[in-house]
Formats: sequence, structure tokens, C-alpha cells
Amino acid sequence: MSSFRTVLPLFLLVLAPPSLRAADRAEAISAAVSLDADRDGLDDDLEQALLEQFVPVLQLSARECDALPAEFRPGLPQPQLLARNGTLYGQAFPRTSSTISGRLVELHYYHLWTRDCGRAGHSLDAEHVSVLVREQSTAGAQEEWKALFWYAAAHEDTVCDFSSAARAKDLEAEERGATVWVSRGKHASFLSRGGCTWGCGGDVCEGSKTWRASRVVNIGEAGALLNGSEWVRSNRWPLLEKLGIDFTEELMVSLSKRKDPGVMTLHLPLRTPQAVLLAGDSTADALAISGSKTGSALASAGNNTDSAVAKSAGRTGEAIETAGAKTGNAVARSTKGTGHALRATFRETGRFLGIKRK
Ligand SMILES: [Ca+2]
Ligand SMILES: [Ca+2]
Repeated sequence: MSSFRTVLPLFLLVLAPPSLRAADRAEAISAAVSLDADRDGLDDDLEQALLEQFVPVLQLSARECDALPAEFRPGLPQPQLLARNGTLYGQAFPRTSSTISGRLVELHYYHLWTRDCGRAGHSLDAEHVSVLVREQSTAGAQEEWKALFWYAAAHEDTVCDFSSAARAKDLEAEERGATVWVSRGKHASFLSRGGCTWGCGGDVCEGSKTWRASRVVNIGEAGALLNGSEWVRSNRWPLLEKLGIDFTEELMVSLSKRKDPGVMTLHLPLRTPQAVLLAGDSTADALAISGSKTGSALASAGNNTDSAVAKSAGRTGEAIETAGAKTGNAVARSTKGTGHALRATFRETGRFLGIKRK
């Protein structure tokens, strides 16, 4: 392969039309032999090899309403379904760190859906998991890469954010993909089944079926998309903003120093509103079964909450504060409307919430 790469540019130089300026000829030749079509400084063959090595194993709900992650028709500015065939889309780009030595690459895996069919569902749903991998520097050995950290996005940048991260060795996923639980209908991603019970209580990961994707399509980078993935830029979903880094220096340090081998949840300051929302959802579900008017009131509160959350998507700071305030108002309104029945249910969940607030 390497000799082919050396000879090919010379061959193309001979074939390039003499009418072209020297600079144009050089550029044309460079494009023809480019191994870095997404211009991120990383060999695209290596990107694909790493994406295939670390592809995560998804645990999907047996009652998943949207079947499988979808493949979208290439070359279109808007996402259009080609098939619900479990295709995963990938991204790989080089990273540097002031605290972690060696050659680093961050990999993202996007599982894209035609719809979110959970509470306050909507068309199109973009979710992802990522991993930071490092080249092993063993002299004379064949190129080898190992995962350091995994990250799973769950309701990112909303008041219900319960994204998580873990060291790869703690997940037994240093040389291969981690197991990731995907909640039914909402498609939030979790590095443990237990984590699925949070995220505002709307996630369910029971009755999972294992899905091993046979195909990972590299979407390239924001400034140079690959394989016809122009629909990444569509404003119909917040996919473009997910192409940025997940492993900040701060997160790398936290994970490196962590003594607890379990999964680390992020955005802990938001736990209290999550607890309230979780109680609200649990209450709504319970009362919906009873068919009481309280159930309707809570369903309304749930819609208001989701609306507030949706408005906060893509922004953290002020937007989350706004969402939190609206969520609080929605829960407060539902509490007022449901009276004694709701308060009684909150008392029943009190012990559970007490545990979660530790
Ligand atoms: Ca590249
Ligand atoms: Ca890339």
C-alpha cells in the first residue's frame, strides 16, 4: 500500500493536463490521492479501521417503536430515510491532551432514527456514543490502539441531561466496542442498564435485544462531510453540534483520577430538577393507569416540561435555567391541580428521591 501511495502521485503528475497552472496541477493531484478527504489531519483509512474496531454493541428495546437506526439517502441536504437497517454513522478526529500522552483519536458513533416516539415525540432523532482511543507505543509492534474512556449521551444539554462516562478498562471495552443501552423510543444512550432509570424518568431499557452494526459510515468533519452526509447540516435535527469534542481536558482528568470503577454521571448540579421530574413522570404513569383527572393534569405538565426541555436543547447556561424554571412551573401547576393525590404520591417516592440526592 505504501509503495502504491508513493508511485501514484508521480503517475498523476504525468497525466495532468499541461494547460493547468502548476498550483492547480498540484492541487488536482493532491485531491486525487488524498487519504484525508475530511481534512482533519488523520488518514481516512485509519479512521475507518478504528471506527470498525471500536463499534459499540447496542442493547435496543425488544419493543423499540422505530425498529433500528436508520440509513439516510446520501447527497441530500435534508435527511430522507433509505432503510431502517441498523447502520451506524461514525466520525474520527485527532486529539491532543496536556495530561495524557501519546497519539489520541476521538471516535463518535451516531445512531440516527426517523422518529423519537417517546413522550413528546418528534420526527428525526440523533443520538451518539463516543470513545477516546490511544495508539500503543510498543517499539517494533504492529500498530495497536486501545480505548481509554467512553462517553454516552443522554438528553444532552437539556434539564434531563444524564450523559455518562467511564474508563474503558472498567467496562472491559479497551480493545473493542462497549455495550450501550439505548432507551426505548427516546434513544438516549447509557453505559449501564441502571443508568437508564434516570434522565427525567422517561427512559426504559428493559427487554433489550443485542444489535451489532455491520456497517459504519464515516460522515467526515463539519467542514468536510464525507459519503454524501450533507444532511448532517440540516436544521431539522441538532446533529451538526454533536460533531464537537466530548472528552474535554477536565473530563479526561476526572476519569483518570477516578477511584470508583463505576460509570460516572455528568451534569450532577441538575440532579435535583431531574428528581422532581422523575417523580412527576412516575406519578403521571401511575395515575394514568387509574384513569383519573390527575393523570391528565400531569400529562399536561409533562408536555410543558418537554417543551421547556426542547427549548433548552443545544444550549446549556441560560437556556437550561429557563427550561428549569419552566419545568418547575409546570410541575408546580400540576401539583396544584392534582392536590392531595399528587402529594401522596410524592410522599411515596420520597424515600427513593432521598437516596438519589446523596
Ligand atoms: Ca481524515
Ligand atoms: Ca475525520
